[in-house]
Amino acid sequence: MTRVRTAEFVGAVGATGQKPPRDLPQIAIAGRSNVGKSSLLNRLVGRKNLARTSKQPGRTREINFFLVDDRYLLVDLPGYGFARAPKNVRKQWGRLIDAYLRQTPPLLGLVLLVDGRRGLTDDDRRMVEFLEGLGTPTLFALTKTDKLNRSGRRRAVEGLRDALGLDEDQLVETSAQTGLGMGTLLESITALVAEAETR
Ligand SMILES: Nc1nc2c(ncn2[C@@H]2O[C@H](COP(=O)(O)OP(=O)(O)O)[C@@H](O)[C@H]2O)c(=O)[nH]1
Ligand SMILES: [Mg+2]
Repeated sequence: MTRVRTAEFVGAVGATGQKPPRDLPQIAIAGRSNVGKSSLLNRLVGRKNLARTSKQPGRTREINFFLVDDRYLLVDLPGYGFARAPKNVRKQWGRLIDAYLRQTPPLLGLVLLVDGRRGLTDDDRRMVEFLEGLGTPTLFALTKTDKLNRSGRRRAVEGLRDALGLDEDQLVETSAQTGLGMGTLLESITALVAEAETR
C-alpha cells in the first residue's frame, strides 16, 4: 500500500506573482469553502493538524504548500464560493487561484472535492469548465461520505458521474473521518508523480 513517510508545511502564497516554495511537481486540492480540503489533506498524509481545518467557512485565503516525501507538493487551495465574503475578497481569491492554475507548469493534476450531501454547485461547474480549458488532469473526490447512508452515497456518485461524464476511476468516495478512499487517492496521486518523474 502507498503510504506517506514525511509531510511538512513549506510555505504559503497570498498574492499573484509569488512563486511556489519548491520547484517540484504539484498536486492541488480544490473545492468550495468548507468542503473538507484541509481535512482530506491531513488524512491523506496521516497528520492530524498539518493543514488548518475550520468549522467556519472562508478562513484560508492563501495557497498553502506541503512537501510530501521530499518528492512532490500537495497544495491546499483557498476555497471558492463562500457567499458571505465581501465581493472584493471573493474577486481576489478568484484571481489568486486563476493565476496559480495558469502559471504553474509543474502542476500535474488537481483533486476537486465535492460535498457528497450537496452535489455540484455552480462554482464547481465553473471550476470544472476552467480546468477543462487548461487541460489539467482532474480527479474528483466526494467528501464527508460518512454522513451519508448507502443509497445516499450511490445517488451522489451517480449524480456526479452523469453530470460530468466521468470515468469510473476518476471519482473516489472519501471520508476524512474514517479514512475511506485515502489509499486509492494516494495511489492516483503518486502515479501522476511517478509518471512525471520519468519524463
Ligand atoms: N463528518 C465529516 N466531517 C468532515 C469531513 N471532512 C471535513 N469535515 C468537517 O468539515 C469542516 C470543514 O473542513 P475543512 O477541512 O476545514 O474544509 P476546507 O475549508 O475545505 O479546508 C470541518 O468542521 C471538518 O471537521 C469528513 O470526511 N467527515
Ligand atoms: Mg481549508
